Amino acid sequence: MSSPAAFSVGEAVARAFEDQPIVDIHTHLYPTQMGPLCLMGPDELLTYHYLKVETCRQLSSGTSVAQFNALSKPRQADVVWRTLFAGTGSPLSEAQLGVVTVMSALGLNPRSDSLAEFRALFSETKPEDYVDLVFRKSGVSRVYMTNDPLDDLEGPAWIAGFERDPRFEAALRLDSALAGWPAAAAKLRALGYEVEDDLSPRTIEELRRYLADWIERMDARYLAISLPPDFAYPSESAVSKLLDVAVFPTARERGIPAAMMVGVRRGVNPQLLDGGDGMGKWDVSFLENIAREWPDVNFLVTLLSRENQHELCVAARKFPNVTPFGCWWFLNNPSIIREITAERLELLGSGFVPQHSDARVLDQLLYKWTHSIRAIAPEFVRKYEALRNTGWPLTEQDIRNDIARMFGGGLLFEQEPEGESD
Ligand code: RAT
Ligand code: ZN
Repeated sequence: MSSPAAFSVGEAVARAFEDQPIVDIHTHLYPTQMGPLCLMGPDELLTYHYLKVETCRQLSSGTSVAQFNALSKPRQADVVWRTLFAGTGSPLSEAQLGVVTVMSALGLNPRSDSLAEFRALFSETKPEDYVDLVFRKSGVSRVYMTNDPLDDLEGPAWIAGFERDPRFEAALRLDSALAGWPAAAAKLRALGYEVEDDLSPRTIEELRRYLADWIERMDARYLAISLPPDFAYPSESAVSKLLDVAVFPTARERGIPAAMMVGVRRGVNPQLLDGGDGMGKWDVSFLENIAREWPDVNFLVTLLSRENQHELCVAARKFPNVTPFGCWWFLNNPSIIREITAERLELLGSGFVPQHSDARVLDQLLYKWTHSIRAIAPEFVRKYEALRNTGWPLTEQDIRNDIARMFGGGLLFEQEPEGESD
């Protein structure tokens, strides 16, 4: 490692990223042991909802979105391929570039007329070997899943039990349990929780039992919920109350973070199915209310609107229990990542988690991280150069330490559980 005066900051940052195993704190990935929840390979990659939406904007005349939706997955993948990659325009969008990066990483020709070569490679590789290959090539060492016991596929998998690949950590996702209460009451009852339709003391007690049981069963490392832009706290809405009486107290007791993902408007265009969600700007004063009310809960916060990002940084300055994370979903584009990363570094120093992948298909780890780091690294270089120019005797180890802390998953658990600090 070079002495303080001599080394190139650009090279040191590049080396630090190359050497740092990435811990991806929010994905929708699952191990092969979870059967059909584990998505990988060309047909899944090409039918990612980001790509289906882009395809539906330019379906050939005569093909409707409904007809596209009715096709089998491999046929949809073929249409996506023909439309976005073997069609007239170049694959320039972030999601389209992503497929090209994945194919190049796998040694495939991205200008091929069909998916045949990719399908052959995938079908010739054992699933476990494919998982190993993607983890190795992407530099990712661990991913956090999005786990929902009320999901028809997922709940039974946990109940039956399986030997967990240790690279996959659990995060208990609460959208389906809490959104639109009492929508989930019947499902909870079917799992043995005697909730009632109203928010009676019994319901709250049973919901807390549900959380405690499933945190235990999954070894869930944090709780998470996504919320619409009109979510208000405190308020008379069931979800605001349930967060207060069940979720936040549980996070505090267990000493695990609560992730708040705010700004999604579900089903803006229902015809697009899983691609039909939109977004909106949140009133960040509600986050301030939450953080003030629950000072001993660590909130991991990601907001979907670009317009909210500066306010989120300011809220995080005021409340040490707020840790911004990731450039979520519609923000996961290089131009916006650059802007958000610079803003966060300037307002929060190293106290945030710069990115998560949100990967739904394992193969996406091969592009989401390389693309993000390509956008993030120059912002880090600029900051370290500025730091050195102010007279700070910067060392390469300083850079490695920061990158390890911010990309190695450590920030998630820096806050100690209630009662355990000195
Ligand atoms: O990014 C996505 O794939 C979205 O569909 C959502 O899953 C979002 O990330 C979420 O976690 O709700
Ligand atoms: Zn997600």
